[in-house]
Amino acid sequence: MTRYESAKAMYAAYGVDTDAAIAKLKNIPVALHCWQGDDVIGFDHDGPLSGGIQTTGNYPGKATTPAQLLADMEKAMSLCPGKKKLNVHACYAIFEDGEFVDRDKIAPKHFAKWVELAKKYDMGIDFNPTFFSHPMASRDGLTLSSPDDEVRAFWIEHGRACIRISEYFARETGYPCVMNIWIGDGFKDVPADRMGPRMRYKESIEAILEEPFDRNLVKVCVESKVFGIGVEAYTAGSAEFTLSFAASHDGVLPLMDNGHYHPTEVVSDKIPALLCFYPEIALHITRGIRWDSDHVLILDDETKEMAKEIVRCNALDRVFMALDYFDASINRIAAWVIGFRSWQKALLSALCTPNEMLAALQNENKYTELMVMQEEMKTLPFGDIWAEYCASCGVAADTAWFKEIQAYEKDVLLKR
Ligand code: RNT
Ligand code: ZN
Repeated sequence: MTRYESAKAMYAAYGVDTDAAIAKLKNIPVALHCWQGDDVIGFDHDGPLSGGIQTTGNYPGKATTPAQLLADMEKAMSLCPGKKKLNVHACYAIFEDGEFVDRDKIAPKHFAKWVELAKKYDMGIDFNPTFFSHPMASRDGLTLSSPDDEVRAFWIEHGRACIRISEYFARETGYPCVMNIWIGDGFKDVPADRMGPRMRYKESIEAILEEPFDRNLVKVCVESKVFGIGVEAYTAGSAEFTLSFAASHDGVLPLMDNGHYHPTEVVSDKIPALLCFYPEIALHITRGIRWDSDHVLILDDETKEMAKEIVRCNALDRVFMALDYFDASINRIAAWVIGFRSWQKALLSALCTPNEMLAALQNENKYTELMVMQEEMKTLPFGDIWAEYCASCGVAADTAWFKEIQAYEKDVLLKR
């Protein structure tokens, strides 16, 4: 008997079909964010990262050209099991032959290389307008909520351009494109007007949505946040704002980033709450330490709990999942791989949990037995199921993948 066969039998004793779990996970797309590869800089400006977010660290070998970033991403994806989707920010437009256009003028052709990469691996692409790291975002630190008409008009045009690009992605790849709106707009100190910026933000998103598009192809999301660096006192796109916006606008989804709440709040509990009301929701999966620090995702308790909720709610086709973190202090490609593999582990483990049996114990008020069973599940031989899944996806289950990264670092990254 192989280790997998023995593990499979142990799970089967609890009614879990591990073969079915493995087969299912292979078809669930998870979006890998291009911005981990170059510390959220992009190709359309020379300035620093702004908007209340920050990368720290100076690990060598960062991608600085489109060719490098795409190659690094391909390397990372080759070491991860499961179905991938690309997640691209608008500042990663690829200009050729000396051409340059500002963000209000970007067009599908500036993203043709991304489509090429997506098609090579039969992936979809998610997209994000970039409302930060730009002179128009530093006039007053505000974008879609700015009182400056010219600033707002510029960013509305950017949002509309991004809708056109998103629809192009969906048509080219055959997969719907999740287009996420996040702005860092807010105030460092106690504001004199909290509603004004929010009304302007609301009207600006509505103006962006006037761009005609197919709601089945482009899923527009609004991402909330509690605070950012330098905007500690007030954020225009708060949780209540974005949830209410999504609820009141046809075809708009709420996006929860688990780094964007007060530290004792958990997104695992918010997922089932939103699924009671929204046909579809979106997630940015990250790891915050004490604040929205965007550490690399690991297999910690809350990561597992989020995956469990998506699976238990039978919502793998209603939740758009994307990774969102950025660490410049370790090998950036390893950071991608560790995070992606961690989320795959969390999903696989959730799919190998006897959810119906546990729910029945809860409904029968058998709380002692529920605790006993939940604890027992924690020591089942999950590593053997994971190894089988990785083998069936043609990737290493153990740390052999890291040897490839070490070789790539020596041969490619350190020569940059
Ligand atoms: C920032 C948000 C946002 C960004 C990306 C780069 O706090 O999480 O999603 O991380 O758009
Ligand atoms: Zn996010």
